[in-house]
Amino acid sequence: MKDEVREICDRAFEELSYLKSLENRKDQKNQKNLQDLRVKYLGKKGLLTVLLKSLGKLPREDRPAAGKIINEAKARLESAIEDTGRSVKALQEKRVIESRRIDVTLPGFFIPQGRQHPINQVLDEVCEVFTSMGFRVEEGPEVEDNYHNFEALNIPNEHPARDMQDTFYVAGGFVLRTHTSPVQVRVMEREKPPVRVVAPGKVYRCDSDQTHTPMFHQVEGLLVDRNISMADLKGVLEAFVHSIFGSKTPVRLRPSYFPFTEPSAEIDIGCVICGGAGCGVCKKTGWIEILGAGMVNPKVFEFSGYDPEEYTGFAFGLGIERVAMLKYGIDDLRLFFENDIRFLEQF
Ligand code: FA5
Repeated sequence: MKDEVREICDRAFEELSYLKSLENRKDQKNQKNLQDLRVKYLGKKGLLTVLLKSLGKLPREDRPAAGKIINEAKARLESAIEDTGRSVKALQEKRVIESRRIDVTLPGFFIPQGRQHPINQVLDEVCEVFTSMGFRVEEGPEVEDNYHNFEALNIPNEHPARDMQDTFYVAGGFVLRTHTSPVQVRVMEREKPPVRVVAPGKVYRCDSDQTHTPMFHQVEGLLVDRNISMADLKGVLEAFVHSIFGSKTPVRLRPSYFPFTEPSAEIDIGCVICGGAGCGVCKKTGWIEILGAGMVNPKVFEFSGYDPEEYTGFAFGLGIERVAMLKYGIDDLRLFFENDIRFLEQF
């Protein structure tokens, strides 16, 4: 019996030491193999268990000693299997930790950062100046009907003023709006005076050269109330110019013509490129036109149902690209629309 127990134990420890030798080979099945080994020797039908059950066949006086030998062998094997199991588990955990280790000294990843297009930056800045003066932001459709783009602004069919803005026509009596002025009409149709709105947005004209593009942005302004005069218009626009281009920038109103305003003016600012001395951008005049404006024509009020005897108002429309060109000293407007990242990254 003693010899049989020793033989079984030797085999079990041999198998155990073989399993231990596999530890370093990243064998994920080690735990399973250990379990199999436990069943083979210590399980219900395991070799040592079966031996223990066969004690009854021994003479009564030999049984206690034989039982002690078998139980000691079982206990030794059990604790050796447990030790091996612990070290296998610890090794596996160590491997997991090492495979997930983060080297905090490695250089980081470069994540390119997007930014707002310069035209939108200027558009927002311009709107902010006007909202700080109490104007509200309004929007209107880019595909506009003839009535709002022309007729209600006192530009009837065949009127020569339609040639002032080369129009993209859309089927069904629609146009791509040539200016943001139709938003004036839409606001007046909806609301009673007083109104104080700015309307930023895209406009379209069949036009392309260094200072003109087929799509560009305008900001329309409209203020209607009792007793509004040209002096109010001048005050608001001067405040706007000074806040965008600096408080020392000279401003002048030059008589002009728009069918929807009477009187009308174009607003020039002292050339910010040459300081008024005369350069290529201001065509040697020292002045640059940035917007059109005027007192709302009483005929436009009549179209919208406002009483021109009771109310007066002013309106203006400025080109955002023109403002951006001057603000950033850019001499070709088309650069804003080429989407060259080297150009856009500078803003
Ligand atoms: C108008 O569009 C009028 N609706 C402005 C207005 C509103 C006057 C309210 C009176 C009362 P004008 O066609 O001049 O006006 O255009 C206004 C501004 O848009 C110009 O000063 C210029 O800065 C800009 N602009 C005109 N055409 C282009 C173009 N093709 N590309 C870029 N900017 C342009």
